[in-house]
Parts: sequence; structure tokens; C-alpha cells
Amino acid sequence: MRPIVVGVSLFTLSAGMAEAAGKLSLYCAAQEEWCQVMARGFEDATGIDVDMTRKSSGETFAQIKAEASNPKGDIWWGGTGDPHLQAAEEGLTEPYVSPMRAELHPWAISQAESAGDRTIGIYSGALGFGYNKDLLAANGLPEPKCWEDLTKPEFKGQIQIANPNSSGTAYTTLATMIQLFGEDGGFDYMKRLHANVNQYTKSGSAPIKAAGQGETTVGIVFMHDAVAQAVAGFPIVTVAPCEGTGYEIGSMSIIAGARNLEEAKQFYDWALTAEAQNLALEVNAFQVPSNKAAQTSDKAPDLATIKLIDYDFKKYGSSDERKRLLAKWDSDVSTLPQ
Ligand code: S7P
Repeated sequence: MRPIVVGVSLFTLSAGMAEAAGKLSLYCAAQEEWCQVMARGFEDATGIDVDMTRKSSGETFAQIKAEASNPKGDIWWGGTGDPHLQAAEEGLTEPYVSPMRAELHPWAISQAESAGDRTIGIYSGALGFGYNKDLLAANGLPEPKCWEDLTKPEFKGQIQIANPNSSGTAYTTLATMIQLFGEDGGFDYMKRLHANVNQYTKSGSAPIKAAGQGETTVGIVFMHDAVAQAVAGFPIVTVAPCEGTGYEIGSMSIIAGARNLEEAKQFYDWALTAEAQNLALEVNAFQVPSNKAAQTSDKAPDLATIKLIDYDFKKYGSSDERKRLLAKWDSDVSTLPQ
């Protein structure tokens, strides 16, 4: 018997409940280890079988859209908020008001309110970059402190970032540059950065893993992903860029037409508990949790000390804007010679 308190309700896993328990198809867009621990944690808590698929945020959005007439997923947990907001606007996700909502920080609730309750915030984290200090020294490069430093000629071939079509991290970068420097200035920045990029990866956190392995000097990622590499023992320094930076509200949504709707709601409520959010600490996930009672690791970047922009989630999570910016990046940036 394992009692778990969830908001006003009490879930108790007993032999009888395990027999009656169903199944859940979880689409996960956070880091693989965290996805695994969430899937197993929910199975332990409820006896419900979880089939988990991990993909990047933009890829998960594309899959849910492609499957809209015959949905295969029940719940989408994790990944940047912008594509969750786009899915909400396009009716690809289901409205739901969880009894757990009162336990959340206001930023998590406002994500839900701006999307007609079709999504909700589960964590947040600031964008930045990280570099391999050994490679930096070996290449005789100056310490980069600002976004602008990454466009200097000496960083040619030294930088990795994901492709914003597949990756929420890279889309957050594109939207951040536009909010920092205006649309023309932001695209001009992305073009100058492109000249220094050695590879566009599919996954958002891949660039800093490559930096940890010594395959690239700099990776543009969420700062918590850079910290995770440093904590794992790699020679990575995490940077909060001097001009200021954007941030994400990692989100969760129930997929419209979910075959296992009741199980999806159970997962949703459970994932908002402090107990479930504390599982992040077991896998070195250093995002800031949305439940006010959940613990934030002392290694997590302190958002209060980082110069954050007032990221316009409504605008950059809107379907037309996200489609327009990605098409413009494809035509104006990705095709340029390097
Ligand atoms: O690694 C964790 C994390 O940075 O990954 C999510 C991200 O959107 C998924 O990767 P992509 O950039 O490839 O989409 C973030 O939400 C999360 O903080």
C-alpha cells in the first residue's frame, strides 16, 4: 500500500487498483532521464502502464498535429511552452483545470489562462550558453560573456545550436534575439551567428553534450542543461549573456481525442504534485519547478540574478508567428553559406 496525496484527492495504490489500472501514452519532450523517471514514477504511484516516447518540442508538436485525426498520444509532458501554446490555439490539446492548480506559481497558471486551460506550466529555465573551458584555452579564445561575443570571427566553427524547427530551445533563441534586438536586428544576429555554427542539431541540449565531449567549444542551450554537464564532471562553464536573455515555461498538455483521457488527467494531477516534481532532483534536472512546495536544486541557475527579458509567450507561441518565423529562418538564415 502506498498512499499519495494529490491536492484534494487521495490516490492509494493497492492490489485491486493495480488490476483495474489502465495505460497511458506519454509524449515527453524534456531530457530522456527525466522522462524515464516520470514514466516509472507514475507507474509506481498508480499501477497504470506508461508507454513513453521522447522527442524534441518542435518534433512532438509536429507528431501530434500529424496524428490529429487518429491520436496515438494521451499526454504531452515537457518541452518549451511555445509549441504547447501553438497546439492549444490549433485545438490539438484538451482544456483541463486540475485541482492541483492552487499549488502552483503564478507564471505556471498564467500559461494555462492564456491558452484557455489547454496547457499549464511545469517548470521554467533561462536560455544562455555554455563553453568547454579546456577547448577555449587550447584554441586561445577569449571568454565569451555576451550573445554578441559568439558572432566574432574567432568563434568561426566553434558554436553549436539546434535547429529551431525541431527544437524548442533553438526556437526560444530565435524569439529571444528578436525580442532583444528587434526583428531585423534579431535576424541579422542569427545570420552572423550562422557563420560561426559548425552544426545544427535536432535536440536542444545536444550542443552542450557535444561541448562536454570536446566536439565543439560553445553550445547555445538552456542554462540548466549546461549546469547538468558541469555537475556530471565535464569542463563546462555556464554563461548568462550580458545583454539579457529569454526563458521558457516548460509545459504539459492533454492531447485532444486522447484514448486514455482519465489516465491522462491522473498523470496531469500527479505531475503537478511536489512529490512528482521532486523526481527532477534524482536525475540532475535543474529547471525551476512550478509547484511552490517542490524543491529547487541549489545548483539550479538562480533566475532572480539573471537579466531576463519580458518574454512575450502569447506572441511567440501563436501559430501564425511561430510558422512565419520558422519559415523566415529557413529561407533567410539556414541557406546562407558558412
Ligand atoms: O533538456 C531539457 C530541456 O532543455 O529540453 C527541453 C527542450 O525543449 C527539449 O529539447 P528541444 O530543445 O530539443 O526541444 C526544455 O523544455 C527543457 O528544459
